[in-house]
Amino acid sequence: MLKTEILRMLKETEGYVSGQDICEKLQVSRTAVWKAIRQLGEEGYEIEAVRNRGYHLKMAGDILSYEEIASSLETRWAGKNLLYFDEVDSTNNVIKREAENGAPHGTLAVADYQSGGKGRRGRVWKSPHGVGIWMSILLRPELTPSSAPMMTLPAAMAVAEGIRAACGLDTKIKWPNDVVVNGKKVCGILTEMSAELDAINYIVPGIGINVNTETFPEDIRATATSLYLETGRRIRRGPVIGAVMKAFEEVYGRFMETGDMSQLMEDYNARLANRDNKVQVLRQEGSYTGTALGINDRGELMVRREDGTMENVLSGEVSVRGIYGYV
Ligand code: BTX
Repeated sequence: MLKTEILRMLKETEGYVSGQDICEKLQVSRTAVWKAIRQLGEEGYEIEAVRNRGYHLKMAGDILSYEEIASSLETRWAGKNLLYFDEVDSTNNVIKREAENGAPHGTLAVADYQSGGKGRRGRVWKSPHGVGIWMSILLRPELTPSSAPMMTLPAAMAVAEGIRAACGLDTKIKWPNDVVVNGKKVCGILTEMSAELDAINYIVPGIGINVNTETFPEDIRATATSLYLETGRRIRRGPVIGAVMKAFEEVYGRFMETGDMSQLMEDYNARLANRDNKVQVLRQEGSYTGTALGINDRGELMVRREDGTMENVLSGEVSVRGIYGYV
């Protein structure tokens, strides 16, 4: 799309981009360029036009749009097929529908607002307008169905790495599916899948990142945070999406080389918030406490019980609570 390409050129250039250059590079008329620039202006981009010099993108606010996301992606396959919605029930539902209709591996759905954001086990994920990244990606890996829940782990690593790259903030991972800062949740991940007995049809990791949220509702105020609250700066969502997708391609590639966490385990454990913490493992058959040591190559949390015996905790099977607070 023309607007995406123009936006990309403007973002890549510090100074001015001449109208002539845009016309030549994108093989379009001056009028088409001028129209696209005007539309970008209407969407909220501040673009300066100077006679004989060209166009210059002044600081853009935090706008989320198809063009903003597409022009921030530097990936080979993640998000190449991109869907953007101002409002949707849940981006996981969108991707599941797309998957049933044959959409390709890497299809990415992003929404500015979710009216029915989902957490795990029927819980609600609050997804207000204009302040978060609510997105889901379609994966079609050749893996056995039992490996699918593990995909949450590379997704969490990509979020942590993407946040570091885009805004310089160090985060930790609360096994298996939260990214946390100072013990509070900045991101949650819900992985859904469709499988036959012996093969995966598709996997959908859904990622929710609180970006510019200023205040949270009472019920989650003590456990939730946002990139804005942690950095004190407004963060543009487009570049964060771009950085997370770039990191995701990289970790996904390493994951798929072995089909498990063996190559990622060390990096994951370095970011593990629960590491060496006392945890309570909540199971239907009865809960127990122990110390979390790290994950193994199957992505299971290794817990040493108080009597010294080791347990490997499967994600999806149990909840792990920190004994001292949320982590
Ligand atoms: P979870 O079940 O681990 O966490 C849900 C719990 O987190 C809620 O019960 C509530 O206590 C708390 N919570 C709700 N909203 C927020 C929030 N915005 N920030 C921090 N804490 C919150 C986590 O489930 C999985 C969330 C995945 C969300 C993504 S968004 C894109 C995709 N679409 C979709 O419907 N879900 C995923």
